[in-house]
Amino acid sequence: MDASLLHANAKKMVAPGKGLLAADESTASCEKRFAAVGVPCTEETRRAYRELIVVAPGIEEYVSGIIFYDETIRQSTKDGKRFPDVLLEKGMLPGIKVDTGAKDLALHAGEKITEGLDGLRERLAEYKTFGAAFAKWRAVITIGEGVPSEACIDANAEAMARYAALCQEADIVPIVEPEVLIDGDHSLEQCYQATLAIHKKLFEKLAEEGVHLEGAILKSSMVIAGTQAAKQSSVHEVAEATVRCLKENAPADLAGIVFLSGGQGDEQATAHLDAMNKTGALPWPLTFSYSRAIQNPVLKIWAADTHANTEKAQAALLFRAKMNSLAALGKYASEMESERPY
Ligand code: 5MM
Repeated sequence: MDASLLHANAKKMVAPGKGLLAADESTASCEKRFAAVGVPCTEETRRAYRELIVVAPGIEEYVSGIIFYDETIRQSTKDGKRFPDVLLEKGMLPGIKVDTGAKDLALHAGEKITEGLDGLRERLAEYKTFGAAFAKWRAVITIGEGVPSEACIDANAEAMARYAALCQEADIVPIVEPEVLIDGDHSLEQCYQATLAIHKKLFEKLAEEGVHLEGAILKSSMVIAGTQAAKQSSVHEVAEATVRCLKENAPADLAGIVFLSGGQGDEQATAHLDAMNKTGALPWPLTFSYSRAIQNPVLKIWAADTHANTEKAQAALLFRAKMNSLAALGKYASEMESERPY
């Protein structure tokens, strides 16, 4: 393990004013997203859409790295340049989602366990040859009657820690992503407790596995009431509760914390990140690793005319990336949205 390389890459991923773009939708997720905007989902349409993102001029100003899916990291621009090479030339880092998805947790109805440890050492070695500098593994935690269970928390934390150790052995920065789902009618306090529980167990397991935190990134969901909750959370409540929750368990030597958007509105996700970064000095950089909250307008514009709308879609991508970059610095204001090009 080259600790200094891991540290340097992790630092680069969360450099001031920069964040990550999650473009690691599996083919099944792509099918759903493309169907929603009326675009056929083929290997070529997925490639063309991802090319638009990867080559967007100026994206490197706001985005330090892009997370790819197995198919995507192997794809190239129409001129034949591999996507990871395009990023590397622009000074960005290619990343790769390496889990193989969340499956039903046996004997625990409604709960999931993320799989993908089998053959992971070999897969990481191959991804390294494509230039992967970091990887991502997402665990799914549901809030409900009697859940998350201890078994679910324990099994997912254990898998994430084993994945993180394998990544570091391969000199790949691990992003550990326990996503507490926003779906449901749970309160902000219930989300706080579930997030606290998975983070606590995760950091215990990472320590047990000997994972070097200066070369690792936590990708967290925000502490927020469920979408069906009678009382919705304010921006201030989300920022305050999320930062408080992170301070409880996330060690100061962790390289950084990035957030998923998890189904929040595009501007809402930006406002939450900004409010967190306005709460004062924090032990770690807090930035974005959004998929939907950045890509929603991009996909919609591109889908309206996949031949003619590339530049318009890229302008939307740059705008959302810039807003989130400002939020990562605590310098965003909702009035800035009036300048959006879509
Ligand atoms: C892109 O979505 C990722 C999961 O994809 P699959 O379900 O297709 O495997 C997901 O891990 C994503 O990277 C993060 O959750 C962030 O996405 P959002 O849309 O929540 O910001």
